Parts: sequence; C-alpha cells; structure tokens
Amino acid sequence: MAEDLDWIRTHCGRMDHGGCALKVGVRNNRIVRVTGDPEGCLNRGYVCAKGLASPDKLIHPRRLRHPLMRVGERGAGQWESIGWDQALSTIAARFLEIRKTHGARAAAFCQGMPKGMEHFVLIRLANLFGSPNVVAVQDVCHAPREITGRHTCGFYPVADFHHSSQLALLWGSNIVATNEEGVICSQLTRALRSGADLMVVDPCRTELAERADLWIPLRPGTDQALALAMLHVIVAEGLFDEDFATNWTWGFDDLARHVAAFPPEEMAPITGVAADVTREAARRYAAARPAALQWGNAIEGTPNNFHAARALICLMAICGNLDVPGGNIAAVEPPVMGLGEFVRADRLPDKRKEMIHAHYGTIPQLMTVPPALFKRAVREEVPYPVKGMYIQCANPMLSWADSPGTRTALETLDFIAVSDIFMTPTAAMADIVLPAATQFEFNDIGHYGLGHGIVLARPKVVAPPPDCRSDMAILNELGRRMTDPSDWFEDPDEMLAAVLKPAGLSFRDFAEKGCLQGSARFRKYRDRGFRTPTGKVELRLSRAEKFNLPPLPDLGDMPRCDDRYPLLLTSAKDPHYLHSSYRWVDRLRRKSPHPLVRFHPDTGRRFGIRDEETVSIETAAGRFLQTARLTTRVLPGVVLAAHGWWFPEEPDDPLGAWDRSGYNMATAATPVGKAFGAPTLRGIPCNLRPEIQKPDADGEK
Ligand SMILES: Nc1nc2c(c(=O)[nH]1)N[C@H]1C(S)=C(S)[C@@H](COP(=O)(O)OP(=O)(O)OC[C@H]3O[C@@H](n4cnc5c(=O)[nH]c(N)nc54)[C@H](O)[C@@H]3O)O[C@H]1N2
Ligand SMILES: Nc1nc2c(c(=O)[nH]1)N[C@H]1C(S)=C(S)[C@@H](COP(=O)(O)OP(=O)(O)OC[C@H]3O[C@@H](n4cnc5c(=O)[nH]c(N)nc54)[C@H](O)[C@@H]3O)O[C@H]1N2
Ligand code: SF4
Ligand SMILES: [Mo]
Repeated sequence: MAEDLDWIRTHCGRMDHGGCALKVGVRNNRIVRVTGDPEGCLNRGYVCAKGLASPDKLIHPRRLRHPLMRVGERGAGQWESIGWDQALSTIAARFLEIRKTHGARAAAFCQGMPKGMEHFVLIRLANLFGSPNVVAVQDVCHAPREITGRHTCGFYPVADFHHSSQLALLWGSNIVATNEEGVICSQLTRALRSGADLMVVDPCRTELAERADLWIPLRPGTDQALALAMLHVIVAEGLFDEDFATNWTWGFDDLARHVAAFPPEEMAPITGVAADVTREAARRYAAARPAALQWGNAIEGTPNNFHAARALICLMAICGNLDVPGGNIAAVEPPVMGLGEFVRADRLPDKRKEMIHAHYGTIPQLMTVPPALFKRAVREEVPYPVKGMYIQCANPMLSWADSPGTRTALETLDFIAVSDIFMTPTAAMADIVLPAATQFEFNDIGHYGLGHGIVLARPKVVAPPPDCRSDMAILNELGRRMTDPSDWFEDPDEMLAAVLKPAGLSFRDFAEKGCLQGSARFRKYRDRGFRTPTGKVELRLSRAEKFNLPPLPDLGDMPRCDDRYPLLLTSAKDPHYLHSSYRWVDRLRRKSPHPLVRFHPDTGRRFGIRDEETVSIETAAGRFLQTARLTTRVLPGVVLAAHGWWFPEEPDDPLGAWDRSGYNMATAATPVGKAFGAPTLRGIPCNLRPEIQKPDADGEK
C-alpha cells in the first residue's frame, strides 16, 4: 500500500551522472517504491530502468558490509573482517610510510566516473597530502570536450536544451540510453516535440537515429574527418555566420584554407559517409539557427580526441551557435563554493609541474593522470616511482584500456585500498577493502563541477547498513589521520554546508528547493570577449606552439583495416548498467543477461557467424568473448561490442572472470594521444571468429 509509505524527494545518482528527481517511498528504513518526480527540474517525471532498480543494490545479500583485510595472495579472495579503526589506521600508516620513503607523489588517488561530492573530497585529500596524482578516466571522458573547449573558446560548450533549438545534432551521443552528464533524454524529447529537427552521427541506427531527419552513419573513430568535411562545405558555400566569424573568431582565414583540403568526396572513403550526405548534414546544421550540438563521449575514446573536439567547436563557432540560447552555451554556475577553493588547490601550487603526465607535455588544465601514463609510472618508474593507490568508485581492471596490463600494474603496487559497494575484480586485488555507503544513504550534492550550471540535492533517504560509510565520511576520517586534522570537517554534512554557504542556503533549504540553477545569460562575450588569450574563439589556437600541439584541427591517424583485421570495433554504453557496475543487480541482469556483440547480418555471413553464437572478438592487442546479435542497425563492417562485462556470479573465480568478456582485454595502452594521453577505445581494426564455448558458461545469475 503506497499510503503507508513515507515519501521523500531526492535526486538519482550513481547509476549514471544522475539528474532525475525521484520520489522515494520508504517503510521501516527500506525503499519500497521509486517513481519519477513530475516536478523534477530536468526530468519532469521521467525515470529509467536503472533508476527504478537502484534500491535493489542497497539490500543485495553480497553487498560489502564490513572492512576487509587481505590474508592470502593478491587476488586469491582470502579476507578477514576487520574494524574501521584498524582499516583506516592501516591505510593512513601505509600512505605515510610511502610518503616518507618515496615522497608524496608516490601515493596516488584514483576515482572512477565522478558520482557526487566524493570526487572533489578525494582531490582535496590528495592536495592536502601533497600528492599531485589523482588518477581518473577523464582522458577518455569529459576532459577532451571540456578542456579543448576552454582552450578554444574559454568555456565548455554544452548543448542548451532549456531553450528552443531549430536543430539538435547528436554526435556520438545516445542520450536516451545514457543521459550523458544528466542531459536528460526527456529534455531532448521535449525539444523534438516542439518542432526541433534531429540529426544523428552514429555508426548504429539507434532509436534516435531512427527518429532523426537525417542519420549520418559513420565508421567509428573517424569523427574529425566528417567534421572537417562539414567545415569544408560550410566555408566553400559561404554558409557560416559572417558577422560572428569576422568579429569573434581568431584565424578564420587559416581555418578556411586548411579545410579546403578535406572535401567530402575525399573524406568519404575514410568516414564511410557518402559525400552528398555530408553536404546535406553541413547545410542543415549551418541553416538552423540556433542548433544545439550534443557531442557525446564517443568522440573522446581515441588519441585524436583533441582534433575531434576542436573540429566540432569550430563548427559550433562559425555557424554562430556559441553562447546563444538553444545553442552550445557557457552555462552560468549557481553561487556555490568554487571547485578550486573546495579542493584546496592553493596547497599544491606545483601540481601542474609534478603530475605524472606533465612529463609527457599533455595539454594544460588536464589535472587528472591518464591511466595509461599512470601504469607506465608504476611498471617502469617513468617519470618516477609510484607505490600505493587509494581507489574509490572505480573498477580499473575493466574500465581502463589493456586489462592485462592493469592487472600487472596493480600487482606491482606495494599497497592498494579500495572503497566499493561490491567485491569487484579491482577490489579483489586490494590489501584493504572498505564497504561504502551509497546512493540514498547519505546527503550529497549532484552535478557539482559538471559544467551544466546546475546543482541538485540528493538528501538521504535511508540509513546505510551499520558498518558502511559514505566515501565523504571515509575521506574526511582519512584526512584527519593523514594530513592536518584542522583542514577537515566535523562531519560530511559540514562539507556540504560549506559548498552551499555562498548561496545562503542550508542543506535542508537546498533539499527543499531540489535544485539550484545559475542565471540564464547569453552572449557574455559581447561584454568581456571570450576568455582566451586573443579574446576570440581560437579557430587557430594562439598558444599551439607553446603547447606543442597542432594549431588547426587535423585528421590524425585514421583507423586502418587490413586482411587480418578487416572490421572496426567500437562500443556503446548499455542502458541497463553503468560501465562495469551492477551486473549483480538481478532486476537489471534479467534485462541484459549476456554481453552482446552486435554486427550486420552481412558481416555475420562473411565470417560464418550466426545469431546467438559465441564470438571471439580479436584485435592486435588481445581478444574477448561475447554473444553475437545480428542486426541491420549496425553498419556493415562495424562491430559494436559491449563494454564492462565481468561475471560476479562466477563461483570459483575471485576475480569474477574479468578476462573473459571485457572489451578492454583487446584495447592497448599505447599509443596515446599527445593532448590527453588517451588510448584507442573506438575504431579498432578487429576480426571475428566463432567460438564453441558460451561466454557466461551457465548463463544464470
Ligand atoms: N573500452 C572502453 N573503456 C571505457 C569506456 C568505453 O566506452 N569503452 N568508457 C570510459 C568511461 S566514459 C568511463 S567514465 C570509465 C568508467 O570507469 P569506472 O568508473 O571505473 O567504471 P565502473 O565500472 O562504473 O566502476 C564504478 C565502481 O564504483 C562502484 N560504486 C558505485 N557506487 C559507489 C559508491 O557510492 N561508492 C563507492 N566507493 N563505489 C561505488 C561500483 O560498484 C563500481 O565497481 O570507463 C572508461 N572505459
Ligand atoms: N546506461 C548508462 N548510462 C551511462 C553510462 C553507462 O555506462 N551506462 N556511462 C556514463 C558515462 S561515464 C558517460 S561518459 C556517458 C556516455 O554516453 P554517450 O555520450 O551517449 O556515449 P556512448 O554510449 O559511449 O556512445 C554513444 C553513441 O556513440 C556511438 N558510437 C560508437 N562509436 C562511435 C564513434 O566512433 N563515433 C561516433 N560519432 N559515434 C560512435 C554508439 O553507437 C552510441 O550510440 O554515459 C553516462 N551514462
Ligand atoms: S536516467 Fe539516470 S538519473 Fe535518470 S533515473 Fe535513470 S539512472 Fe537515474
Ligand atoms: Mo564517462
């Protein structure tokens, strides 16, 4: 009976970037029902399957409930339950010992996809401890778009779905499945209902591609080739916004000359997109004023992500879509504490010079260590040795390129502590495992630092199991033990209060409001110019020489197939999971029980593979097994595999069969891009072979 429940309003988080306002019905400290809140500022009632299933993870019988200490070999699955005091004092002692012997930078702090405030508390801990090394997946997620944006136009240009657009261009973004950065798909559907056109750039005919006015099916890993060809058309046909190009861009003529070399006809064999389709896409994008370009994560998973992001910002700029309502905007943040202040950036003034990746001359403002370069530091001591790592909200064994190399790097470290809610393949490699409290179990702030001009309240709904603690609480306690206690807080709620103080709100007031949005202001450059060295949008990067990066967006190395590896491999996120997370939540597993690799029936015929057969997907770097799903939705010649698969139900393997079906078994950690240190996750030449054995032997949970 819904009537006898206590209904609490909060926001979803930790199943993706979060964003949906939820009404959560509770009885006796148990969540009984979840519904979308019709008053939610982004979702207006929408909720997805993951959101609905999210309470199940709190009560899963195999959830981590006590701190654990390793007693056998690393990865052997032998543990002893210990108390919190012992767990925290062991971590603090080992980190202090590493700092004493090898210096603070030999201790690393690792975060997965940021889930809430814990990400910023971890950076604060690293800064106060004195280590410049926060290792994170930003090289392939977020940083290429955000930091390239800051260098090119002074801000991170996000698609504005709060105002009407004539056209939404989804570029490597499938937001009905992923809700990227909380850009809630229902916002897009509202825009489409109110008449916006839709174009989709994707090697897969997704649900949205099907609805689109134009689907541009491109070969994975070739995004900048398509963007350069579109720029070519827009310049050659004079379709750009002349006023903006003349007054507000730097290097327009250089760009114009440069893109002359990329006619659609010459790019077609690379991108697989027919020249007339490229021309039509360019004309439609240029004609729509405003157009919102929702650029997704798919453009970031290659060493060329800098070129791809640069080319797309040039498109936004010359068509007059930057910082206009319904275009790609510099979102104004609400008046909460600035990130730099919260993480105490002032305490580590030399961080930029000291970080592992500084050695490689990556792009300025990349403040997290790319995993590929971190692993080199661990294994080869380049540029210096790293000995210990604290890992939270992350599963590098599955999520970093080159899983076998990641395992070796973890084996090489002297000390590893992991905070998670479940025993993952990564947690299984730790010396100490901490049981985290999670979504619904503590007060948190969502969307802080995401650059969308919004923060969301995530008030606590139920109490965590007695021995589970939030990451914020754990880090606060570690901070007190490893750094000057006076830099820490009474409790995590005091941290949240500090963040909200400039807004003049208590957490309770904030929770009452639900969300805080910055004021909507546009064309801010008219008053103060763009925040770049030239004050303009730098189509030609004025500091390129200083950064040792190309001044104009280029092709970089395009994927090259050959007889051995004739197909191109890529992935899309599974709508029912978050990366490698939650395969153990039955309600989700039933919806997506096996790792599926999708390819065209023509490809199946060519390689002698039938639907539902087990396939070995092979690249020059390695192989993994998934179940074939033949579908005309995927372009012929493209292999769309699932990412993040392991098998928590595997009874005899403490590492959950991490090496059977994980996509990163077949990605390499070299070469990496100069700007972001990113490896190749998309557009990898590959081959397919039928395999006799089933990928998840009994297929049962
Ligand atoms: N090949 C390939 N590799 C990729 C990608 C790809 O598309 N292809 N995508 C990349 C991208 S975009 C990203 S962001 C990364 C993601 O990389 P990760 O963030 O490492 O990925 P997850 O597998 O989601 O790991 C998150 C872990 O956090 C745990 N967790 C959940 N809630 C909590 C909590 O409240 N506290 C704690 N302590 N733990 C919690 C989960 O149980 C899970 O084990 O992967 C990247 N890797
Ligand atoms: N359900 C779910 N939601 C998630 C996540 C999750 O794991 N699961 N992860 C979260 C995170 S951390 C992130 S970064 C976002 C990512 O969310 P998105 O930005 O949507 O990224 P993907 O799902 O990786 O890919 C989006 C689309 O790009 C297509 N694609 C594949 N390769 C290429 C290519 O080379 N070029 C182009 N143009 N398209 C290509 C895929 O077919 C897919 O339809 O999602 C977040 N939300
Ligand atoms: S779309 Fe994301 S924020 Fe919304 S309910 Fe689903 S998992 Fe939660
Ligand atoms: Mo991501």
